[in-house]
Amino acid sequence: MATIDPSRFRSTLLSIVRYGFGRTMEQATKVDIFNSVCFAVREHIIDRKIETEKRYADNDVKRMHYISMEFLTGPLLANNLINLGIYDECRTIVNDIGLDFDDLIEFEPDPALGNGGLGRLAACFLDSLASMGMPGFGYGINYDYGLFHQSIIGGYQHERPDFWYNKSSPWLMRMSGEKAMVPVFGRIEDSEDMVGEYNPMWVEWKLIVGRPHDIAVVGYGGKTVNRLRLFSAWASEDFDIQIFNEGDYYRALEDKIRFENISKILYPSDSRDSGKELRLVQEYFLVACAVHDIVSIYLNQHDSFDMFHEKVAIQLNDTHPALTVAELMRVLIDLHFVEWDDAWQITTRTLGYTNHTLMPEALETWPMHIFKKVIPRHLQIIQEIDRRFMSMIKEKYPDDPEKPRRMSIVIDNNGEKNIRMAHLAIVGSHSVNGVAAIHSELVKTRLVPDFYDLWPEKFNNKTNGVTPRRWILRANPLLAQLVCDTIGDGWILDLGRLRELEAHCKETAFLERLLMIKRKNKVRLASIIKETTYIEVDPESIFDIHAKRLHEYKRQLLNAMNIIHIYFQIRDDNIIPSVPRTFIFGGKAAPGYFMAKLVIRFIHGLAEIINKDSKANEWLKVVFIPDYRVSLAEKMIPGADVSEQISTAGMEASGTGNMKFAMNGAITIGTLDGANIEIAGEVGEENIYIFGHKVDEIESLRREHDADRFLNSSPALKRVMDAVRSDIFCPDEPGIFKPLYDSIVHGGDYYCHMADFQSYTDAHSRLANDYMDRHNWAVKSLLNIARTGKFSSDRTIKEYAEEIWKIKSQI
Ligand code: AZC
Repeated sequence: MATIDPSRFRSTLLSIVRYGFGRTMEQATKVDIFNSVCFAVREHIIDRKIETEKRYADNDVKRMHYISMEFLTGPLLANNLINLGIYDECRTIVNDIGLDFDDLIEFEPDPALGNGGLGRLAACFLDSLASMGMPGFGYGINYDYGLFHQSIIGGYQHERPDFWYNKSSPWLMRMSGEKAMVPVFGRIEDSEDMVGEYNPMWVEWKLIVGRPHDIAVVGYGGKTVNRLRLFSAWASEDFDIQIFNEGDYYRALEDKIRFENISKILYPSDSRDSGKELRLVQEYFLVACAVHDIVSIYLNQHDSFDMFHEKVAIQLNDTHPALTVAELMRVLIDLHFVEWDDAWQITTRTLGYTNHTLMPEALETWPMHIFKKVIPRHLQIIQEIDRRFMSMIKEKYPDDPEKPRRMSIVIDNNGEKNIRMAHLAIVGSHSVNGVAAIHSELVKTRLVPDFYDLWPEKFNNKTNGVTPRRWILRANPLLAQLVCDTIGDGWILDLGRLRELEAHCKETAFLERLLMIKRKNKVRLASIIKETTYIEVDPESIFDIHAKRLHEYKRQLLNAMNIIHIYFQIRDDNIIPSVPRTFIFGGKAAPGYFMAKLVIRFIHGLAEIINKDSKANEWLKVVFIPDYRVSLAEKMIPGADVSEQISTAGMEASGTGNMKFAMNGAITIGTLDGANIEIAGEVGEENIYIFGHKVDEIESLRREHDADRFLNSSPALKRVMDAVRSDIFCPDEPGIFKPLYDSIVHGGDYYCHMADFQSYTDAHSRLANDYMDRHNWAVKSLLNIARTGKFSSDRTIKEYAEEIWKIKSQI
């Protein structure tokens, strides 16, 4: 671990404020101070970064490159200090100067370069790679605008732009001189045989320049510092010089701006943006910049491509970077004159593809005409890949004439041709993995069974994980301290060791301390709730938290239905609950997702009525905390007694929030979906509340759906649904919640709210009863902490490293 020399740190800090920002300490703004502290910390990081790079180069190590459209890092200062081992020292020094360290930490904006699970997973992976000393790097886009800020006005979500770094962040290091030149647009000049050989026929393309910016990724212990390289798009300098010369200054500038817009915004949807040309250009831009960089690094040390797959692994984070298949082929064939068959070997041996969702609407397909316009050469390569693949399929399955249609990369949909990105990724990779055991099974059996039949050896599972450095050490310092006091600090790099805590599950004093920590975290959360929503909540009540993107399959609406059920029990049935409950929500809805936004409005409708009802509000409160993001998650998760993981079975690929809550001692109420199944397997069925229908039952449920039967057989459900339809929760805007009612009662209830209602409310009552036995609850909580070591992303990364990437720790 590093140490810092206080006087040197202090003088560096003062001189950055003065010579970097031109101010004295008295004049300096908070931004100046924050940036200066980060710059002073950077000194400690950069030496290690340079040393790490040298170590990798000297040993000519195999490197893994993780290409992802999203990296949801969250604030970096605190984590960097923790991983460097200088958090406490730095805190003292900064406070001694008369600054407020904790305030500075809170001041840091969230780099919100991701939507949710997929982007946050990528960030956890980078932390694990560096912490385990592995040569693994991230490639992404340096979006000017990250995920929108959410505010709530009159119960409705409003979006505001997130200009997160305001053109400069102390963590972003512009790496001048390492730019990538990316050809785009243009056309293919007709020629007899254009594929398989050097192809000079892509003409009239334009160039986008990719400028790299590095964010250092500090591993725990500070020995390894890797990098996340983010590219910004620029128009090349001689951009349309001809148009300028022709005197059309405005048109030339317009085009320049159009190009520079490529890295402007993160698309704010967590599922689908296909069809939008700019999104395809973004995906291509990222892939082309990354491949350029990866190939240059390789060629620095090698003069042929013979060793490529032994020195380079590339992981595709979902299909967004699937164009890597075509781009690597193009670079090998067109720029380095490698033969098609050799290039294909190299490509498929290098690439691995991770699938993160089964939802049909999230599976990217692109109209071929957009490809033709944006990347005509890549289209040509993809068509050739497909042609060869199809002839192999026809030869292998002569008796199944439907196979080619089911498996082709290019598909003809009523005259319009589309490119299926998942098929491209599978054909072009040697490994295809899902992100939890059940999900990986469903990928094989339901999503792409033909591919599994063809290449069973390609398919594997890598259950997700989360980094304990951020999600315990940073987010829950009190718990981390208790654990260190009890079993030492070995768990930080070996989370399985939390099992040693089990030995203390009968010690009252230990359990008391655990309960006290939870209480303190709840008090902290209560004050955030007060500040952000003006709602007063009672830390003695159960804090039941549902925090994640708003999506129908995640069923925030089912949660709301249970709240209404409890409310009516108190108000109309005079049933006094066993314990007061606070239902807390957080999450953003995609701006164009009407139903998800309506659910947000609905939750606010419940809050408005219930929190004001004096008969109920002693027992029941509803809160929606706006602008859910990594830094807020760090405060919500440790304050949870109960974690809501209630997706319709078969729809949540894995989930990672579920892991964070459990390792912070919350008890899960959840369906047998995604990683919940594995969490249940680890913690034991008495320490989790499982309810609802299973994956295999969902299809027949949907087929045989009969709303009236549900309503007639359950007065409780009927009462709740009548309330959804009525204006009880929207007295000033009558009728607004009707679409919620209609989707459930008349729309086939695709997400099975009605079918799971009874078992969900039952599970909630069991849970509330159990909560009253404080001792027993503390045991459950402890066992959740002790038994969730499997869900460290270190374990996940170790599996990827050994089974897919073949990379090794260098420490
Ligand atoms: C998410 C999955 O929905 C979630 O279940 C999983 O835990 C996470 O990836 C990480 O694997 N998917 C996404 O965020 N987005 C897409 C396009 O799948």
